[in-house]
Amino acid sequence: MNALEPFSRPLRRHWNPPEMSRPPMLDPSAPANPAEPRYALLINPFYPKDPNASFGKHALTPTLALTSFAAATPEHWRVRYWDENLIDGRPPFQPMPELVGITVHLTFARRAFELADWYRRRGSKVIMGGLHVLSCPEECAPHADALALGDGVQLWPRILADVESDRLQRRYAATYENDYRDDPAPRRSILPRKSFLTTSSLIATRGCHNRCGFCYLATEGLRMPYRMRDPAQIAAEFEADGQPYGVFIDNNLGSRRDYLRALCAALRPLQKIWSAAVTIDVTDDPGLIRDMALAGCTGVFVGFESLTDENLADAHKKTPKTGDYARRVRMLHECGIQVNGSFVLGFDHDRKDVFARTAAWVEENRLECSTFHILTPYPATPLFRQMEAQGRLLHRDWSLYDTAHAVFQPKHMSPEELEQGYGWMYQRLFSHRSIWRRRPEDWRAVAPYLAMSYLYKRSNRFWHLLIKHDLVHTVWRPLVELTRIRHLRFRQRFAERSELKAAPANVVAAGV
Ligand code: B12
Ligand code: SF4
Repeated sequence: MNALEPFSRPLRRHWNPPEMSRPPMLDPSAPANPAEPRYALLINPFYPKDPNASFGKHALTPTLALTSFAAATPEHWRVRYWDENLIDGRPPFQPMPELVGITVHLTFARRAFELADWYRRRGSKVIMGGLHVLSCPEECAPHADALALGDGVQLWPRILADVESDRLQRRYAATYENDYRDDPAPRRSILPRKSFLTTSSLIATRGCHNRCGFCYLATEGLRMPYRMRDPAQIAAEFEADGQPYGVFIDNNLGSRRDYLRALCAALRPLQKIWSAAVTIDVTDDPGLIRDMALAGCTGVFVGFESLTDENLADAHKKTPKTGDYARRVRMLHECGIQVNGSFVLGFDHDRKDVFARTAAWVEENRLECSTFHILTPYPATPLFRQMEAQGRLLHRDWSLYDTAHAVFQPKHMSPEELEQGYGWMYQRLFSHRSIWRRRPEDWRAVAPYLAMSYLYKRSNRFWHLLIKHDLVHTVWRPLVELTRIRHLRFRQRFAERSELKAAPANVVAAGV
């Protein structure tokens, strides 16, 4: 592959309907309707979708930010969930909620502030929480009646009680150091089930054994020790939600191997399928990935971040050498686990050949899916402080801190070249040629892989339609069910093979 191919011709323009790039208008003349006491509206604000990537990922599974603390709401409060990314128009205001809870990330902070100002002008009280509130509280404070810094599950009931007694404070703070097993299960009953491929977003652990300098876990003031819930609790939640497929949204489900092994033992009897984010060192223990496969794991999201060891050392990521990544990917594939590789572009040792080199590696190692991110210094992280000290930040327009834009001066290329290379990566990996090259070696898995790849990666018009008309779940459910059935067959063969391997030689020879 020509190392400079990404720069040889302009990128194709992507189809991007207004609903995926702009939030709905908030009518400035809308009246302040009568407020319903003890009614809380919880909002996940709109963010613009990157048309380079699949629109599908936004309807895959819901964030747990709102459902997690909604579970701690006392019974005499009514709670409604509103996700602006499901493109159902303006958030509800008839009746006016007494309280509006908004989760804030840096990329959609501006929209969160717009919503907050709009509701407050009409008499609702607004509470803001989430990552951006923790990293930039001063910026959020003027738009909220109260800020929730840290764990919402502990804070939400306190906030509601203070609203009831008219003693709302400006700030509430909680750490993440409580016993995670005491948390209630997320309140999934408030989710619009038809709008997501699966409502089973699961979380079993918090934190990560790493603290990479670019990760939000390294945010100043955020203490998040690795905390785990009981495997039986997780299995019961998964069972209760009635979905065939679950997505673990844990930062790193593989941080504690003994825990992951116990979780797999609890999940195996469910006969369901799931995927999770893990670091590649999970393959240090071949028995563990075998257990994952037998418990229903069909895919892992792996933060490889970079194929250059120096970049990983700069980021303080404890990880095996990149030269060993290919072997480890093969180990996962042999267990029937698909690999979605996540790569960060624009590190200080990345030169212009990084795009073509990474794409070639992804194809050579047949990664079924890949996700690319432009290196982004999140406020209050070590990377942000470093870029700031070096005078390399280009601006502080947080809406562009979405990992699809270059917001800093890279070392060995221009910001425009970094963005061009990023766009090229998606164009390349979503091409017919690349999809075909990465097909699984097992012929039985090729047809489903192609179907999923085309539906996921090359169908943004279709996704838009499904999201708009609340058809995501209805259309995907049969495909997901088919995948589950295929997986159960695979699992049967895999279990027999593994048991055969584990058996003493004389038993194998006897054909038992
Ligand atoms: C699910 C998820 C998604 C989903 C849904 C996102 C959505 N907003 O709807 C999808 C796949 C679509 C997605 C997309 C992206 N995501 Co995302 N995503 C996540 C993930 C894996 C889980 C979020 C979650 O449910 N967390 C669990 C909840 C319980 O934790 P929490 O949000 O912190 O909420 C707690 C408290 O903060 C507080 N709280 C939160 N809100 C509120 C509100 C109130 C009122 C109160 C009282 C309390 C409160 O209470 C909660 C319980 O303690 C996180 C990583 C992670 N594990 O957290 C990344 C993460 C949030 N995503 C991230 C990014 C960068 C993106 C993308 C920009 C990446 C990309 N290029 O595609 C896109 C675009 C989205 C965007 N612009 O924000 C970053 C954000 C970094 C930052 N500093 O803002 C994270 C942290 C991943 C990472 N390691 O970098 N994402
Ligand atoms: S390994 Fe992943 S989740 Fe853990 S600190 Fe690094 S980037 Fe964050």
